[in-house]
Amino acid sequence: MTNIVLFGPPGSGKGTQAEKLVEKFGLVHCSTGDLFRYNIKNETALGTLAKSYMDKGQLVPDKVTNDMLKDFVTRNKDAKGFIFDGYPRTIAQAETLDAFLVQDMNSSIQTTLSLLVEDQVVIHRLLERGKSSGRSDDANEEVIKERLQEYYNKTNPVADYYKKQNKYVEIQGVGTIEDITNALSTELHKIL
Ligand code: B4P
Repeated sequence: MTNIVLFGPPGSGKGTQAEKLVEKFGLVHCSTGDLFRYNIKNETALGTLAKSYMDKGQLVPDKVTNDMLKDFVTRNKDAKGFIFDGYPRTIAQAETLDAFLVQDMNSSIQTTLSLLVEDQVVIHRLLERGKSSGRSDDANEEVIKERLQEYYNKTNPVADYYKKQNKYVEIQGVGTIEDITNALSTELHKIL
């Protein structure tokens, strides 16, 4: 199995790039944000709980997120590998993912590809998307700033977690979508 973490602040293009890469490399896209939005749309109990955090720009609690993630991976256990998009977002999630992959999937994370984009650019992108997406977490600057705050407090330390394992590569996340896909693909070719 080849497992990649796509990392970066909200709006850095993780979801956009993951879609391109799964098509190109035949991996399964695992987006916790998409899984939460699917549950919200279908009005499940998990969706109601997730919405109460996402609407405020906060992270959904680790236990809920980890259980959902494990369920998704287990259901796709015959996959060639996964692109994890928006997960792990805390050190506890990163530790859970490592342990789960080793113990249950006889596998591991090969690399973390981190998209570098400044705050002002992601705020602009998310406000633009908010005009048409209907996503409550893109709707106003206050919520977007709270998402960035959560990122710096809880998610950014995950970069050091993977740096210590020599599994962390930075990619410039500003430019055309195609150029960024090409830069990510160059890194993926090194490990595939
Ligand atoms: P997510 O759904 O993961 O999404 P995201 O952080 O908003 O964005 P992403 O980086 O994927 O950006 P995108 O490609 O869409 O998270 C939403 C919420 O779910 C979180 O705040 C949290 O509450 C919850 N959640 C999810 N995972 C969780 C976890 N593990 N633990 C706890 N809570 C969790 O791009 C954004 C915009 O930029 C788009 O409009 C796109 O078109 C545009 N764009 C992309 N690339 C561009 C480029 N190169 N140039 C110009 N525009 C670009």
